[in-house]
Amino acid sequence: MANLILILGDQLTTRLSALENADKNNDLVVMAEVKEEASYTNHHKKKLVFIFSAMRHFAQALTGQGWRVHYQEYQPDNEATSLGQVLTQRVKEHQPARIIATECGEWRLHQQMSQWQDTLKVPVEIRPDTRFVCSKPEFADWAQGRKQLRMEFFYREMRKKTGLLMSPDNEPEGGNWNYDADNRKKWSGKPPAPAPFRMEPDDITRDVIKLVERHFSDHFGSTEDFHFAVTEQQAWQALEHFIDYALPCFGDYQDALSDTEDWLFHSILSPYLNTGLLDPLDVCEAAARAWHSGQAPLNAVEGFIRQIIGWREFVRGIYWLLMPDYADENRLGNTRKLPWFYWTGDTRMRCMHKAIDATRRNGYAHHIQRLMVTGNFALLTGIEPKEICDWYLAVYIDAFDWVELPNTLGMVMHADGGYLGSKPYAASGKYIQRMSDHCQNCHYRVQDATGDKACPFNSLYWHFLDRHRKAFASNPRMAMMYRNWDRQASDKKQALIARAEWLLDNLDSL
Ligand code: FAD
Ligand code: DLZ
Repeated sequence: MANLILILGDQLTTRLSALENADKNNDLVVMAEVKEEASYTNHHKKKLVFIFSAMRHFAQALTGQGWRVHYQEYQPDNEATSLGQVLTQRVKEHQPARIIATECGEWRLHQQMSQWQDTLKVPVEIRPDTRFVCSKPEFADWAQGRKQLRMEFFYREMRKKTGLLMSPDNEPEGGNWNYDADNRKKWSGKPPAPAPFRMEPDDITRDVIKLVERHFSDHFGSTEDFHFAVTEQQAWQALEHFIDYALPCFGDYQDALSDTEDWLFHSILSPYLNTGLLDPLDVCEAAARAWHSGQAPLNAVEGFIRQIIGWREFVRGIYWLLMPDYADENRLGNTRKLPWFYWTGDTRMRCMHKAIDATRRNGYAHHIQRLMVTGNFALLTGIEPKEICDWYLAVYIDAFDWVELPNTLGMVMHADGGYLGSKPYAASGKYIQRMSDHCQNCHYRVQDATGDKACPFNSLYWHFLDRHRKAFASNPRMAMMYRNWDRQASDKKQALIARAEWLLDNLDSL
């Protein structure tokens, strides 16, 4: 008897474990655009276009390779509105021996999938997702017995495991594991940032854009100027574009922010990595080749590879180690609602406006915008973790719970008590001024901390430190910050706290 093989919208590769040893002539691949997956969050319109179009292209490629594929296109009146319902229909029609799937990337769906065997009355085989360098059990072994997890030590293990940027005698190339100290340059327009890779929409993508405009018009963002890759081949072109034009400067300007350039020297590969169009090791090996051939310097290539086999694998390990309780963490006791301007970009804070506006237009903002601008503001103002996590899950084309949640809840909000990061990334306006040219175009004055036009980040920063003294004062990495706070005269401190409290009471008017 044949099997049903389920392929999810973020599992678009023929190397998927669910397809291993499958019988092309008999087994039936099932893919479905369903309301439940399209609506569990307010997905950015470009994310919906990207996922549906990439799914349709992948199904077409499978059919071209001789696979039997059942594909449900999204219609508002689809009888099956969830993946479970699609499978129920297929089981009725085909009476398969088994359903085979690869484990999914999200606790919500994982719970549903673990019940399918009972509800569908058919054996369900869920295979490990082999698209990661570190398996879940391997990560759990590494984490066992450690009170705090540090990415840097995990990353070194992954370097040794993959051999990436390792010398023949198993030492890190160049003598150091990490070249971050070289990667903190401000960008002043030179060298010019390359144009991002563009793929013009074909007929399939144009149809999906119409569908999203018609049926998901209330979702965040815009479909305008959609130019992402939607096939494996196109994603490889995007990778080559990055290596040729952006990788050489990736390291130098990794932490930079710009008032005029949305993409700077970032790779814009996360949507493809997270949906299976690109494999993380292929991407890292391509970057390593660029170093070996002298096309890109070590600080750039090491920094890039660290993001993928370091941070990306690390956050995924933490997610599966700590879910489902992780999602409820709120160790700083935050209660504030998300200001409405996160959805509109309608704020006079220039850096926030620029980051949110890019997010709305592109479904993309680079890491430093996410961490040090919109993230930092949420941290300083004490936004409830669930509110800000929901926002990050909705607004980015690359957002999937396994990667979004630890980044937001752990790295940005420090809501896990420092399990993921040793100190909060709290920063005043000075940091944004140092790394960007936003402040010169801002309504607020970055050099002021009090007064009506003072940069809100400044007093909010001190308020954050002051109100969380108990949590952070004994952290050696924050001792200097507290010394600076304690050194200030008491009337100055009072004025800073008063300004911050006014801001906290009036966030929506900023
Ligand atoms: P580059 O800067 O070119 O980096 C290369 C690759 O490294 C990325 O494509 C990505 O796969 C990986 N990477 C880099 N940083 C991280 C990180 N911190 N965690 C995991 N992978 C990383 N990334 C997502 O893929 N999905 C998310 O939903 C997501 N949510 C985030 C939320 C917050 C609050 C923060 C601070 C970061 C989040 N990130 C997320 C991580 C990072 O910001 C994005 O991966 C990156 O901006 C994607 O753009 P890029 O491909 O141009 O990355
Ligand atoms: C993100 C997404 C969307 C928008 N739509 C679908 C869909 O219609 N069908 C599908 O199989 N997958 C979709 N996905 C991806 C899933 O939500 C994803 O597999 C889970 O979030 C687990 O990572």
